[in-house]
Amino acid sequence: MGFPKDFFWGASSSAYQIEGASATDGKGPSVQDVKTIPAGTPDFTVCSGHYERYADDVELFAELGLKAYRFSIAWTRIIPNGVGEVNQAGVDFYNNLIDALRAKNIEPIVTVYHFDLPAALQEKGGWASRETVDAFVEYSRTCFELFGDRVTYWQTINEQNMMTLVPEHVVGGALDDYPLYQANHHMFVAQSKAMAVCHEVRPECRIGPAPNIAIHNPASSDPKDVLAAQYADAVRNWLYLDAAVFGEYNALALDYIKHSGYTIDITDEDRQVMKNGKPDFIAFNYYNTDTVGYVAGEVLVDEQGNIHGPGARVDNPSLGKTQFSGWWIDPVGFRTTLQEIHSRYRLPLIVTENGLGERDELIDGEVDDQYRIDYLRDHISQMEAAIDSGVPVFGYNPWSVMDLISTHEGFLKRYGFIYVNRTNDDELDLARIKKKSFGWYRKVIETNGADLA
Ligand code: BGP
Repeated sequence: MGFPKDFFWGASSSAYQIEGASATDGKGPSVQDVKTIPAGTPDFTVCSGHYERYADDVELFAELGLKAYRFSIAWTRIIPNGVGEVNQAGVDFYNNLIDALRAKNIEPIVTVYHFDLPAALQEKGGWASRETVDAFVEYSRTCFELFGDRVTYWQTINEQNMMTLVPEHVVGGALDDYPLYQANHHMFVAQSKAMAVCHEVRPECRIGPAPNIAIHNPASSDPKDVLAAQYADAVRNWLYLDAAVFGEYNALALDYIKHSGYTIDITDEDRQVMKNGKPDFIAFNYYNTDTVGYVAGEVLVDEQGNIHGPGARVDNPSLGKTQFSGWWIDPVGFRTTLQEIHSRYRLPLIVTENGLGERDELIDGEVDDQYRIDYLRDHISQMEAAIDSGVPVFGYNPWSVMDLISTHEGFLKRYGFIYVNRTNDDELDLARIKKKSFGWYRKVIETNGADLA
């Protein structure tokens, strides 16, 4: 069978990690711009210099043969304070980028919000405040109105689950007393409202959530391990997709939240709103599976010893790890994840991130990233197997189109098909250099996935 005709072979990025120009042309500060930067990594003033170089970059994307490009809009470029006036220079930038992509027949697949909440909203409580819900919905409406004539495919919020599970990424420390699952609930409400607004403003557009989804393997066939893995899936994965697709809380996740001592104020209106906003597809990011087991003292249990939470992470002797981060490499887990999402939700799927971060080296003007080719090939093969088994996947957008700032390690950890000539300490000339994987991926796209060699 193979890949469907018109499959969106793409690549991915996010605004705050690729653009730079973080205070240029009226852009306001986001939480990323004001957070404490990890020692030894750069701030976001330059990144890959894409804001200035977008036109040349799009030429390179076209040479790569991309059919789609998944990127995000920086909220504070459009609305610098999170609410209020629209910044025309920011609108111009995205108009130009979208038009340049369209001129090359590259489908823009746009994330409304990728980890870069306006700092002005964070100061007023961020997602803990219902004001942020209204601000997000208005900002989303603005995006659909401004760009929806040329952008058909939208994602609401990138990796809401990671923002809740590892919140220091986005709220930048100071998490004491942060009402984590109330803030998470506000994101659900905001997302549902934004999906409904999208359908109202632009009936021809398509929109979906973009969580990071990965199946949990039980550490063994011990029923306690299996139960602990089921809770891990509910808390990390299904909570987010049940809310987006069914407009309902996943029962096991809610059980965990309550037993953890969190309270959530869910109003009748919230319930109605969550039922009203429906996605047209599911976008999701996949990097690795995890394996979890029942480890006494590390798993939430009640007085009777009954499990109410995710298992503890344990090693998986069947899998290798990435060199840089020690993340499990699990291409078959990618297939399992695709198939599980399909059997639960029956919506078209698009992969918006998948890839390998490594310490690429530029030697004599070349980057031999065979390890990335091997990683992507194995994942694409398993995605094809999932498609052959009946899963409707309509696109694949590896992270990342070019080197950009990683969430923790700056430019030490690179993911791109295009090398960006700079280090963490020195911006050098930001030259773009095609890696070995560039030529390989171009051939994959040209042959619609038939030639993965
Ligand atoms: C995802 C994020 C991306 C990106 C990627 C790689 O969670 O959506 O923004 O950064 O992970 O992660 P890292 O940069 O930490 O290696």
